[in-house]
Amino acid sequence: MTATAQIETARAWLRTARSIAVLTGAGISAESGVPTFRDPGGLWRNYRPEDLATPEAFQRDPLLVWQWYDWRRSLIANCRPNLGHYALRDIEQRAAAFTLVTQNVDGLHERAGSQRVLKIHGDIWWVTCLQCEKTTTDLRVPLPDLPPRCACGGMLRPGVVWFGEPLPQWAWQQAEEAVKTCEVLLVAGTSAVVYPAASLAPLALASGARVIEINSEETPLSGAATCSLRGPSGELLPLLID
Ligand code: BV8
Ligand code: ZN
Repeated sequence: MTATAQIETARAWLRTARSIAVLTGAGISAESGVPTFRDPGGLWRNYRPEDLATPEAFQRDPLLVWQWYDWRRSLIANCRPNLGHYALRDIEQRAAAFTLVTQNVDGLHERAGSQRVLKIHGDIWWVTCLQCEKTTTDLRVPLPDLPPRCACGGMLRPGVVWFGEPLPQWAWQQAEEAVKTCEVLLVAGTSAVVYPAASLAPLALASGARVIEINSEETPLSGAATCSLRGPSGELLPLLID
C-alpha cells in the first residue's frame, strides 16, 4: 500500500473511531528542538540517560543530576509545541472519547492545548521534597541554587519517574484502561523500548484495537502495528485530520 493510501486509511479509522488513545514519546518533541533520549551523542556531556535518570545517580551525586535537569529545563523553556502537538489537540476536540498517554516530561502537550493528558513518567516542571514529600510546580530557569531546597529545608528532586522507579499508579491504571477500551491507538515518536510504557501497544492489539504507528524510523513495534507510517510526526499527524 502506498504511503498516501496508508495515510488515507489511518485518517478514515480515526474519523470513525468512537474512542481514541494516543501514546507519545520523545520523538514528537524532536521537531520542537527537545533532544530525544536516543539522539546520537547522548543527551548531555555524553552521559547516557540510563546513568543519570536513576535514584542511585541522584543518591550518589544530586548536584550532577540537578545540573542535567536544570540544563534540560532551560532548553525546554525555549521550545514551543510543533504541528504534531497541535494536531493531537485537534484530534482530541473531534473525538467522542480521547486519552493522550505521554512518556514525555516536557509539558508541550498541555502547552498545545491538549486536555486529557496522562503523564506516566512525571513532569520536568514538578519538584518533590524528599522531606515533606510535597510536589509543586517550579518553572524557574535556571534554578537559583542546585540542588534546590524546599521551604521546609528538605532537598527537592525532579518530579519525574526514574529508571527502576514505579510509574504513578493512577496515571498508569488510567492509561491501561484507555488502551484496553480504545478502537484506535495512535503511537507517535517512541522507540518502544522503555517498559512498561512499551507494553501499551501490544495490549491495544490484544484488545482488538487498530494500532497506527508514526515514527521516522523502524521500531520493535513497526512489524506488529496495524499500520506504520514512516516520517516526522510534525508532518504526518496533521495529515490524519480531515
Ligand atoms: C519500572 C523520565 C519497575 C525521566 C523516563 C531490561 C529489559 C526490559 C526492561 C527493563 C530492563 N531493565 C530495566 C527495565 C525497566 C526499565 C526499562 O524499560 N529500561 C529500558 C532502558 C530497557 N523501566 C523502568 O525502570 C520503569 N520503571 O520498570 O519500575 C518497578 C515496579 C514496581 C516497583 C519498583 C519498580 C521506569 C521507566 C521510566 C524512566 N523515565 N523518563 C526523564 O525524562 O529524565 S524514560 C525516558 O526514556 C523518557 O521519558 C522516554 O520515555 C524514554 C525514551 O523513550 P522514547 O520516548 O521512546 O524516546 P527515544 O529517544 O527512546 O526514541 C525517540 C523515538 O522517536 C525514536 O524511535 C525515533 O526514531 C523517533 N523520532 C525522532 N524524531 C522523530 C521521531 N518520530 C517521529 N517524528 C520525529 N520528528
Ligand atoms: Zn519539604
